[in-house]
Formats: sequence, C-alpha cells, structure tokens
Amino acid sequence: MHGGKASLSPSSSSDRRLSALVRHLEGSSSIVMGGSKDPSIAASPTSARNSVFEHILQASEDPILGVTVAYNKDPSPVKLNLGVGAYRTEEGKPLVLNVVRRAEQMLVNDKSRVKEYLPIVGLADFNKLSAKLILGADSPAIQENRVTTVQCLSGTGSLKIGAEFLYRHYNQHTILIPKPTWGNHARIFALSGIAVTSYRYYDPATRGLNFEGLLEDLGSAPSGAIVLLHACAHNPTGVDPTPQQWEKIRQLMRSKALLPFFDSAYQGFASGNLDTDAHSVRIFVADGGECLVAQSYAKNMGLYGERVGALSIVCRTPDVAGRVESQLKLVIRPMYSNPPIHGASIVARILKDSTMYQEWTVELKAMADRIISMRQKLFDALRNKGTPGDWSHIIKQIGMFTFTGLNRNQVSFMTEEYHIYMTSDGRISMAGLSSKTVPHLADAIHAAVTRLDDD
Ligand code: PLA
Repeated sequence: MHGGKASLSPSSSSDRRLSALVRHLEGSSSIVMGGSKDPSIAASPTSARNSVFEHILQASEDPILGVTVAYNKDPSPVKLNLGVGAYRTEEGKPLVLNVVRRAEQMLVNDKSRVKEYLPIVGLADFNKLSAKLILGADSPAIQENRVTTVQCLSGTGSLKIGAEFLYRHYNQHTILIPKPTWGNHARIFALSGIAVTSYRYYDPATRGLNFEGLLEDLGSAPSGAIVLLHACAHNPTGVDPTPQQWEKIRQLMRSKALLPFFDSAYQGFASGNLDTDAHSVRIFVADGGECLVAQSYAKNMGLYGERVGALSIVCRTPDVAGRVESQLKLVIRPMYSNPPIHGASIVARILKDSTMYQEWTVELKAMADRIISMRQKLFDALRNKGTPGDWSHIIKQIGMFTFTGLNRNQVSFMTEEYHIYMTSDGRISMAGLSSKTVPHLADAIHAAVTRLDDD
C-alpha cells in the first residue's frame, strides 16, 4: 500500500492523536504544525513583559484558501482567481440562485419563525430530505429506518464529525485517501486520531484513473480500514471511475470489509443531474452494507458561507442507527452544541417543495453546463494557438476542476506574469472562468509551457 504505516498503540487519546498527526506530517512538508505540538512551548516565559505566545511560529497560508488571500492583495485589473472552487457567472460574479433568494424571502416573511436553538442533530426536515437527496427517494435503507443523518457545518464539518465518531466507535483507525485528494482530507482525519495512508488514484501519464493501482492498494489495505471515496467530480483531478469500475471497487471493498466514507461535495456538478451523480453512493447502499456520507450544499446550492451540510451513516438495522445517532450527539454537543438554523432552513424549503426543487435542478444544470462549456472554450483556445501538448483532458475531466498538468514553476510564472491565481498543483477552477477570461488564461498557459520545462 502506498504511504502505509504500521499503527501504534499509544496510551492516552491525546497521544494517539499526536502520533497520527506526526505520521501524517512525516509525509508532508507543506503543513505547519499547530500550537499544541510546538516543542518550544515549555520555554515560554510568563512575565509582564513577554508574551506567553512569543514562541508561536508564523503559519503558512492554506494551500487553497491562501490563493484567494494572495489574489485579494494583487492590484492588477486583469487578475483572475481560479484557486478556490467557487462558482462565478459569465460576468465573473458570485451567484445566489433565484430559488435560494425566493426561499430566503419566504423565511423572512414567515413571522412565526423564531431563532431558537436547533436540536443537537439539526433540523429534522433538513436531515430527512438530505438523506433522500443522496440515497434516492426509494432507498430501502431510508424506508427501513436504518439511516441516521445529522446536520453539520457544510462538507468539512460533516467529514470532521464522521472522523471523530469513527475514532471513538470504530475499531479500525486507518483511513485510505486517494492520491491526490482535496488538501484538507488528511488533516481532518489525522487530527481526529486516525492514521492516514493513501491509495493510488491518478495516473499523470494518462491523466486518467490508475484503476489497477487503485485496486491493488485497496486489495492490500488492512481488513476493515476506512476508505475515503469522492462520490463524484473528484477534486482535484476531475477523474471519476466509470459505473463498471465503481462496481468492481464495491465488490472488492465489500469482500475485504473496508468501510466506505463518501465525500459528496459536488452532487449535480459533475453531470448536471443529481441522481446520476449519486450513483456511486447508491450502489454501496443497495447491497445492504454500511457506509458514511458527508454532503455539502456549498456548491450545488451556492450556499458556501451558510455552512450547511449533512453526515449520514447507513447502518444494518434501525436499532444500530438509533444508537449511532445517540453517540453522534455526544460528539457534536461539546464541539459546537448545535448547528445554525438559516442555511438548513433554506435547503429544507427547496427540497420539500416540488416546484422549488424543480427550479433548483434547472439552475444547477445551468451552472454545470456553463462549466462544461468553459472546458470546450479553453480546449479550443489552446488548440487554436497550437500550444504544445495534448489538452484533451480539459474536456474529458469532470466537475469543477481541471487538473492541468502544469507544474509548480509554470503556476508561479502564470501568477507572476499574468496575475492568474491557482493552486500550486496546477488545478484550476473552471467555474471561475468566463468567455471573456479564457483567452487570457490560454495566453498564460501557452507562455508557461513554451517557456518553461514541463517537468
Ligand atoms: N470535500 C471536497 C472534495 C471539497 O472539494 C470541498 C471544498 C469540501 C469537501 C468542503 O466544502 P465545504 O466545507 O465548503 O462544504 N473544496 C473547495 C473549497 C471548493 C475548500 O478548499 O475549502 C476547494 O476549492 O477545493
């Protein structure tokens, strides 16, 4: 297995968390450690003249969100932010969906609404409808009452609650994450005390899936290990398994009793269709086995800042699901007590009302289609310029991102010379592009690949 490490058996829970983090940090130089690990803490003087925080080191910016920080500082009028995966219109503006505006208006007009605390698990309607959205209206697991869903702080919060729950209540403290994956995955799990290893996923040579490598690595994973799967629109590669490949992955994982943990941050953004994009999750639920699913409404409803998402745990029986939920409450209560009400109320309104739901699917499809059209435009622009290389992966990849294959130097060059901002791994957010900015990006890519080595 790639990056596999033997598991330790330290004494206390904080020791275990630190060991997991150390194991993770050993394989990564880009992560600056948090304060609790700083070895100079003991030397901190506590007097009136010196700060007790004197020893604290300046941390580097987040590899994704830090791109926006750098972008905001750039005064250039032609600057372009293709870093964070946030949808922009053809005019380059953030978008609030009409259906979201309408739902919000309804909420504001409803004077019976109050600002009381939600239950620890969140808004009941929201939870029920979220499970239905990802698992399907006719899901036997829902009908049999063996799914527990808790409202969480968007996708990240859902993953974190799942990680903390697994650390406390699951016997196998190893997770395999794809290589590469969203930059936050490793830290979320490592800081919850779970040993993070990776499985091969992307093949830079073909710019496609390394399916053999994936099967080999999952095949040699310890029995019962947790496996993180991107439900669709893999971030950062834009490469998803085919339905046939998913079926093979499912069979292998079930035969080895590996526990699937789906991250569904882009439902509807891959194909434009909510059901098609839930296919991978649904085949794992259809076989009667267990799994976890983290959902985010940041992208598909454009509710980034509302921090609204859900964690569902599909269990074997209703009885187990009930007990799991009782323990999820014990994870959530000391962390943030209970989740915020506004975003979840918007989502529940839209999912509950068939007209609004319909309206949402149309707006969602329009976003997905605009992203797909940007792929074609960028591909055509590079081809017309005769930019060296095969750029067909731009139109083959799926979802919000293109994993361009540009290297770190080429990325810095494009930022310095063209004021184009993207993550250093060469990922660009296609949702941040517009017809007007495609030529500028094509010029930058052309210059980068013709002037700088591609290795
Ligand atoms: N999972 C994956 C695979 C993601 O790409 C993201 C967001 C999340 C979970 C979490 O999203 P949420 O907490 O906002 O719901 N990834 C973004 C933003 C869009 C980020 O890094 O936070 C990205 O640019 O990769």
